[in-house]
Amino acid sequence: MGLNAAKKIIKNHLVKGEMVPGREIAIKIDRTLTQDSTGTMAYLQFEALGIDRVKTKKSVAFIDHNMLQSGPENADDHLYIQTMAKKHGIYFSRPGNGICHQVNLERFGVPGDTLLGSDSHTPTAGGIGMLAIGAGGLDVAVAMGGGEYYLNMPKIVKVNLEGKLREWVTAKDIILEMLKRLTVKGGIGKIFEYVGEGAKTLSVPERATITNMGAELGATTSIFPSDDVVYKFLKAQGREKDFSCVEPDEDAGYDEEMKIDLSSLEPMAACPHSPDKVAAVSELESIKVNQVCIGSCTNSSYVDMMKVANILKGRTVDENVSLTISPGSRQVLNMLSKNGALGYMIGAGARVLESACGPCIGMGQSPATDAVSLRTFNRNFEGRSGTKSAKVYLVSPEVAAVSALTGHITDPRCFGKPYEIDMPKEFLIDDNMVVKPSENGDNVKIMRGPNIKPFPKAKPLTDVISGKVLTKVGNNITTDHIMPSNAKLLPYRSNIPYLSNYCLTPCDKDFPSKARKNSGGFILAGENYGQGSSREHAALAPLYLGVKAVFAKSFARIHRQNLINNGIIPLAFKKPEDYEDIDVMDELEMVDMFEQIDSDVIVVKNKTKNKEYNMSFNVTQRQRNMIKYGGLLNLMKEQHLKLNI
Ligand code: MIC
Ligand code: SF4
Repeated sequence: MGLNAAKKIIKNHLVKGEMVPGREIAIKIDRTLTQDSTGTMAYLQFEALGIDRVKTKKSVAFIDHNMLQSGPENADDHLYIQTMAKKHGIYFSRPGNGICHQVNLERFGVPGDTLLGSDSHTPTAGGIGMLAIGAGGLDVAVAMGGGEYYLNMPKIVKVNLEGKLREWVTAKDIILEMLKRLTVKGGIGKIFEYVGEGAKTLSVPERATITNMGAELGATTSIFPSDDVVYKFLKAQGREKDFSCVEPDEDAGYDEEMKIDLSSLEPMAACPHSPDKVAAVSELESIKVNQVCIGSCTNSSYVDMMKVANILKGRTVDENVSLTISPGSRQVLNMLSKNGALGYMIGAGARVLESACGPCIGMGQSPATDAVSLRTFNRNFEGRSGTKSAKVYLVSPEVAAVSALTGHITDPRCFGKPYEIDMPKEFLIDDNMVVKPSENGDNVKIMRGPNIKPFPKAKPLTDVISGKVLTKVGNNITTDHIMPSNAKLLPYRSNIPYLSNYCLTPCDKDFPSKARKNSGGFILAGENYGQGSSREHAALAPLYLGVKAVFAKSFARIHRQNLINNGIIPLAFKKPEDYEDIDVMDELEMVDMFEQIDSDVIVVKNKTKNKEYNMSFNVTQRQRNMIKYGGLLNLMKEQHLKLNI
């Protein structure tokens, strides 16, 4: 049987293990990406590794998240990252150059290569046939230092796209259909490979919208084969030299298969407060809209923006709607300014924001109390917009733009003929906002602002672990719940002591004080704990507060690894009903841990209820070692790597 595209790339990069689903493999990482909100921590960890220069083909540091500068903190972090990049051989994409995933597609991504990024939407690059994976900052730091990346070999799922999208139906609707069918945990342990006649009809930005939101399925990554469409895109970016063809063999085998008939889809929306609460736009038309935000790494390409501009041209945004538009990159923004499309947006009353994440990560533009906000983004978790009572719907740029004009959620099919926008034959290319690293970093001084605090270090395993259950939370708790991000908190991404005051507070406002009072303890959670962002802060803040283990029905991939990397034990209930039995402030204990840590089942005693539970600890030997030695850095130290810790 032949190989699919994902397996071809994995095979080319395989350093350890066999490509058997579920087994641990290690792959070589060609390229890395960081952004600023996870980057400061990743670079602090890189410094701890004591490696002079990055060992990848290319590593890029982007500034796109923490762009509001209402005090010195964010600007200080930018400076730290910029000087770190200069010194250690990393390219630096300056603030204003655009959202990391969009700029990566345009200027850096290379089909057939591997990319590890400290952001969960790194798989966007699967749109040009990269094997692109999101990870915690520490894993990315290790990859920058030349270390391989460990993961369990995912199942490869063939998604056969048949037919062609109808008018006004978009790539966003394809991925919303996937979310509707599979839910936010349907992709765990999987790579989705999109093939078929329908896939060939999709442009690179359309493909990237789909691979981007594969993160919302919980997938390891998503990929489209690199074909003629990718070649044309790279050629238009002046990068045809970076092209290589990565297509599945004719007789390629897959672990699972599914199909979507593109011609059967209609415009859809993800309703509050989860990307998998999908409904047809036509059923939501009575809902009045207060805010519309167009942009984010999901839908901010040149073509998306041109469609929006044409819908808005010569019209006025409804008087009760605030419309914001953030073009995904400076390339996009500059092209819109040169061809006049920016004028259509401004003329209609749009509030044009800089090329950055902006409202997607709550960096400004929080909606009014109880407001309905329509966004072309990828996440609509409760409170992420900065307004807890706001109701956020995720839609395509077309639905967003039309609804901004009508003032209520509107099926764009009533709008007449859609605007056909061709992919440019040549994009406007100017890399003057990418700073090259110095040839020799010796003389580069690292600028470290006062807000940059050392990160907490895990401690080696002890034979007895005991403590109280500090909080009990439900299913699908996101990293936005565990470590909220908004305009007020993002400036403290390099200050864990400060951030820890807000840890888990959206679920339990007393969590930090309970943790402090009890000198740490445990977290009890339902299914898919830690879904969403790759932010390591969702492990570092609990570590700082003394959390020793998390007991959950199941975990999301990146967060589980972040816990292990930081020496916190993630344990899954063997019998999910045991979750019901445990209450907050129950006293739990694990004994003989030096022995138990090597077993797949760990026994947890509930001293308050006088009961015992079997918890599954189904991890690799390497992960066990991380827990034994107190996290990845300590494990590496143990393995005699030169470290500055
Ligand atoms: C997000 O979309 O939640 C973020 C902000 O991009 C995160 C990274 C972070 O928390 O800094 C992500 O997706 O990994
Ligand atoms: Fe930025 Fe939003 Fe994309 Fe995260 S999801 S990288 S915050 S635009």
